Amino acid sequence: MASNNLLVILAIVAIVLPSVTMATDYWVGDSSGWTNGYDYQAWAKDKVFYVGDKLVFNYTMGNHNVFKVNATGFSQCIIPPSNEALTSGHDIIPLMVPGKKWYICGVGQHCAQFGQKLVINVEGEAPALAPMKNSAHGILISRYQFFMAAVFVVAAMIVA
Ligand SMILES: [Cu+2]
Repeated sequence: MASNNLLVILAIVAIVLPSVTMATDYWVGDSSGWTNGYDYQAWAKDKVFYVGDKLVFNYTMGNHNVFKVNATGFSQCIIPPSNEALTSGHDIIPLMVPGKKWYICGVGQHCAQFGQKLVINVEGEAPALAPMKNSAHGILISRYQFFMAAVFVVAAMIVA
């Protein structure tokens, strides 16, 4: 029966889709990127980060870099060994583990004097009804709406 097949496919989609579509890529500092004199705490404060999301640090290679540090390194701008730096100018950091994450720039006094530092809190499981902000497009939709829309698109393709 065609309708039985449809139900099976929808069930598979319902299980598989959330894990592949719910992640958000956050461009740190939005269009300003990773730079001096930007308020990254203001940028982060209205965002909810989940495991599976990614941080993207954009900057001109050589002008800045990115170090992951701990709370002390963050507050005191302690620069780790240079071989721990991310330096590509388009550094993508997947958020794998819940909890607080701290990032600083290790160039010159960018952290200590120019506030080039970011602290975020990463949540564990994304609740189905949590708002999802797609920073690339500035569209605010709920994860559940997004999921249901995707289900209907798939269903429409199968029925057509
Ligand atoms: Cu810098």
